[in-house]
Amino acid sequence: PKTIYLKDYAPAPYKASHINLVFELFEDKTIVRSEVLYIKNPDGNSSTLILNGQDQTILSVEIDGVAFTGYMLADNQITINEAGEKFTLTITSEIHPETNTALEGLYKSQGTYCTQCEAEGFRRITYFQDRPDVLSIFSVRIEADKSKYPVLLSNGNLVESGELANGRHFTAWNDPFPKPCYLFALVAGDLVRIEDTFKTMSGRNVDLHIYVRSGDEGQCDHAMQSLKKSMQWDEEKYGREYELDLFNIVAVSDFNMGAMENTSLNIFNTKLVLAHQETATDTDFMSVEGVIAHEYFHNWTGNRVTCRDWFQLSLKEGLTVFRDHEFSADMNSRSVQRIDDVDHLRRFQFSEDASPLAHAVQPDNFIEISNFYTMTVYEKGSELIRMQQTLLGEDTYRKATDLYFDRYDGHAVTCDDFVQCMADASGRDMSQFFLWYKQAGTPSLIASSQYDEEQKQFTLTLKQSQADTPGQTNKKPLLIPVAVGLLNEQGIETHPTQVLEMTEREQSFTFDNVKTRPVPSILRGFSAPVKLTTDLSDDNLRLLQLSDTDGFNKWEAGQTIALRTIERVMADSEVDISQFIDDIGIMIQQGLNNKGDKALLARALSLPAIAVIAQTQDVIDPAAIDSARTHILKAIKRTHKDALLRLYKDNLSMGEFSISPEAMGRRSLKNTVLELLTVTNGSGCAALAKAHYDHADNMTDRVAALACLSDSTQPEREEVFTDFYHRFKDYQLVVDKWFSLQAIANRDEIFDDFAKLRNHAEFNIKNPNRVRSLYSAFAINNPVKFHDPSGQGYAILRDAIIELNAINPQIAARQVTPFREWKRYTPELQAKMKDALQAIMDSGNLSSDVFEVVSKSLN
Ligand code: B3K
Ligand code: ZN
Repeated sequence: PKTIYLKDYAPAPYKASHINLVFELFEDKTIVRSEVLYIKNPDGNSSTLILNGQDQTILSVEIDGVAFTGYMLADNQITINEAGEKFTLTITSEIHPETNTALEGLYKSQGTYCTQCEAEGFRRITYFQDRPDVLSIFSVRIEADKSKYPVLLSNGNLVESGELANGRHFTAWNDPFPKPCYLFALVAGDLVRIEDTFKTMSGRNVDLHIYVRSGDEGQCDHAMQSLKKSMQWDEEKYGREYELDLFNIVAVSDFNMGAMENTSLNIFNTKLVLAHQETATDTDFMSVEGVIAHEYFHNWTGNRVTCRDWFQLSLKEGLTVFRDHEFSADMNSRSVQRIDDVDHLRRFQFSEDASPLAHAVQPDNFIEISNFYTMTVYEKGSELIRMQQTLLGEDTYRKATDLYFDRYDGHAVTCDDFVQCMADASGRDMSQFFLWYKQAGTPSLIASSQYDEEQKQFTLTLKQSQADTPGQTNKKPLLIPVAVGLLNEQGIETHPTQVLEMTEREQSFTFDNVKTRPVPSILRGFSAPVKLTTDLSDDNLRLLQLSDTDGFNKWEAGQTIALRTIERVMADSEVDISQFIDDIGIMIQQGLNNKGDKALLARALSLPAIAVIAQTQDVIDPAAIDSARTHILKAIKRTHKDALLRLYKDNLSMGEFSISPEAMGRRSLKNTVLELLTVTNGSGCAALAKAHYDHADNMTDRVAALACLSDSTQPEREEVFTDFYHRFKDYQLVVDKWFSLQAIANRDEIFDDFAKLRNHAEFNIKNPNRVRSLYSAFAINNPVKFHDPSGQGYAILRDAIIELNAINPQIAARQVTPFREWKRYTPELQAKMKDALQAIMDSGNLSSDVFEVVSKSLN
């Protein structure tokens, strides 16, 4: 496999301003005819036209209507030397969507044809310059059997439709805005649609259609409402209006990722469209809202302004994630959103940055671009945009994004171009900031404080450091915005938030007029994606936990105390933790007095997950972390059982179902308390969880009950899981949950259970959701059994990766993730993880996707 470098970027030799595509869909093949007008690119430096193509049989090639044979075909490329200034190239080829299990290009999902072209899937449809800086106006004609495929869709506007011989029909589409081919989409199937409209800020009506399989139409309302809210939010917050008259969303069951932002024809994983109280959890509702928004927001950040090359992926992804996070914060609770986003970042991005696969937000090389749709490009990329907004202030940030859209609408640009707009709109030099895009790794920040009683001055000293990552050493100091406020000993804020701009390796900041020794609240709102260590005492943290005005840091203070407590228990299981347990009691009491936000209380009562704790360890031993964590949870239950039961009962009855932040907060609190009450897995726990299940009128509560029963060996476990399966067996997404909730069981039976689940009639290795529901749930959410000292957990994942490699390389490569941090585990586990990686490496015929992640992991 070949490595591609950012430094080798060269403009495309030819422009392709128009492409006409004709698709003839048949059960055993699809014929694709593409007609492209090529004009030599004045900015290019070659007259060799190179067209990418894969898994296609060429039927004919013509130049200006005359058969042409003067091309070379090798290495998945057509090469035409000295191709001329301007000509029309027509290529007809045959492809096989009906046997395409990679789910890239054109493929079939449960009888529906659909496409996934990002990043390099278009080359599986026709020969083309498959690169994002080639923008074309697409005209598309689709022909298919009318009874099997009554719905035929592509991007843009429907310009024609009609009947053909032999029970066939056609539609023709035109997308008036030039776009890169990764945004092309086609759908053909027997689908139903729900309809709505949105009136834009300039008064135009946009038709909104969501297409699903018949029977699913009752689960689309939340997605539709989310779409309308997104359209409105983008007008209000970014001044961005939708330009076409139609916006389609199609939901399919087989999809490698969450969704895809194809112009005016978004294609979604059903998991991120369908939502109903009986089949979707609150987390699902939130994900649907967030991802519908994300894909819609791409219309401006991604489609109207697109990427010059794939090294710029974060230009659209980081920015769009930031936009969807802010949208969700505006629609729901800002503090809860921030806590959940940071928790996610720490769990998955920090671990990536600490692994052999650490890479910059703007990477400088890759083998397989599909492997770079990462937490770093997405989530850390979003943090980079957030920091720029923090540094510029909201108004100037908005001026900068306006400038960005004005300057680059219709262009394919770079991350550097985006940051330059920030610089131009603010008059600031952003060159040091740009290092965040170039340097991999999570910076660490150490804060120490000094108080001068006489001068009434408080000094905060910050030290930053950057660990080496693969290919990067001796990193430079970053520009880090550190939001800080000061509280006095009574917990009253004396100095409101101010953003300190750290530019050196070590820097001191002095606050004047500080009457008594303060408690600093540092990195409010998680103003930079760093690992912060402070010299704050537990008492200082306790004060912040009770009194900080910053919702994020209030939670963070509690988590830091919890982490310290877990560390102490790991060092000595007999250590006195009564202070911590008493503090939990105070919080439970606040809940009983109905003080404060329930969603925040639920999060405050939750100990950090094993994966988050692991990030703070020099050597990771999941079983040791789990036993310390469980020891504390059991002490909480033992000490506060009665109060917890009261808190549980206080929040049990809900009235009519709602997904308001208050209602979700209440469910979240009740279910967190249930988890604490059932931590000992005895017969009382099982009875309580079963009662919870029997009571439930929604999926959030049902899943909470099942999660509490998962580790149990009591008879209720079997009863509830069986009932759940029979009740929901017709809902694929709920059956996914049934697989996951068993895969996360931390009990000895798991390995036998896993084999049964793997052989279950409903398991299908070709369906990515099902693969994730079983394998990812096990390897990511069952750390104790995945890392079982016997190595059985590793063997399960190893075999799945080898099997998936031949079926769906993208999904196979994703499954390698839990192995990549192997060097951080105990020597015994390390050796077994390494063996598993080596066995994959030696299994032969590796796709470039799997080869890249496994070979880099082993390095
Ligand atoms: N842009 C797509 C991701 C495509 C993944 C290709 N392997 C979804 C998104 O980020 O919106
Ligand atoms: Zn995206």
